[in-house]
Amino acid sequence: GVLASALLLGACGSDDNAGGDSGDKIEWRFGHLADENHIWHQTAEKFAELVEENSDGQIEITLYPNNSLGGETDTINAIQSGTADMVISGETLQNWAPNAALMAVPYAFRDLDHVKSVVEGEIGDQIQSEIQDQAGLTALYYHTRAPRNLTSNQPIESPDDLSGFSMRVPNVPLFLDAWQAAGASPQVMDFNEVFTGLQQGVINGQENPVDLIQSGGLAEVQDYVNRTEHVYSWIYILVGNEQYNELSDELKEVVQNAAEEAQALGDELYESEIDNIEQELMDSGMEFVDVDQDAFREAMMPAIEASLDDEQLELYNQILDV
Ligand code: 2Q2
Repeated sequence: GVLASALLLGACGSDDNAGGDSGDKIEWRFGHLADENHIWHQTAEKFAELVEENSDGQIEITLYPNNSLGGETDTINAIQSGTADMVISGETLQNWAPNAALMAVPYAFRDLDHVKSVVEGEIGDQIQSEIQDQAGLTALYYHTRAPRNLTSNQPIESPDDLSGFSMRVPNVPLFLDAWQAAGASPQVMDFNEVFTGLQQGVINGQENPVDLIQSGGLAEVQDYVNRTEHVYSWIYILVGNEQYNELSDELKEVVQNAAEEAQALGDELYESEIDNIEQELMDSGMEFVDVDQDAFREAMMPAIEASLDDEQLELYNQILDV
């Protein structure tokens, strides 16, 4: 039974049991970049609670919001070396699994229905298994994401307004290429450094969905949300392969069942919360600006095609046809 296998695991006290040093309990450290009020954190709390409850306390998951366990890339490296166990990540994984870039190709996805049909179809399965093989992370559930918009302190209605505009992008080479081609001066920073970078004028802007604009408190340091809507995407909740494979079949099932419930809760929270956030950002003083999206798409397209290799381009074309 579950207790016996947990004790057995405890008895051999596998020393690569990430984070957990007491034999009979598995302790996972789960880091992510959103704040405690964010949909991702609320869903992750439910996931952790279900896993702990249904494993009779054999697996304890501690959450570290606001990048308090380190930035996204550092957390991925920590999971691979066994000092962390779970992370929320997506296109940044292209640094290990190149085809993860396809999760967030600018202007590839028409809307969230298109995203859902890809992530739940064979392209999504392929990306998920390449992340498992090449990044060493197993996806447990995912969140669909509101579109990414460019924030700034001057209205930006077309790429012509981007000259001299320094902005932060996440550690996603494809984003660096796309925004460079659009005429901006992008640089990679961890999300938890963005607020200070904007406050000190090191950068003039950044791009993110409204929920992370809110989570990062960016209304205090940015006046405009320019509706570029340049990326519709999804993001995975992932655990290290080793950490997951260490579990007995019974505990794997507990984790999978909790993931299914978390998936449903995350979808529910998205539906109920995302539309309010735009109004909340306006109430905090941000002005939403309509932009010439075709001009941004045309400006980015050459960089997208240059940045993707043949296999990625093949997948990109398959996505366009879904
Ligand atoms: O801007 C960010 O850091 C976040 O929106 C995400 O983490 C980003 O989309 C990617 O790094 C996801 O892998």
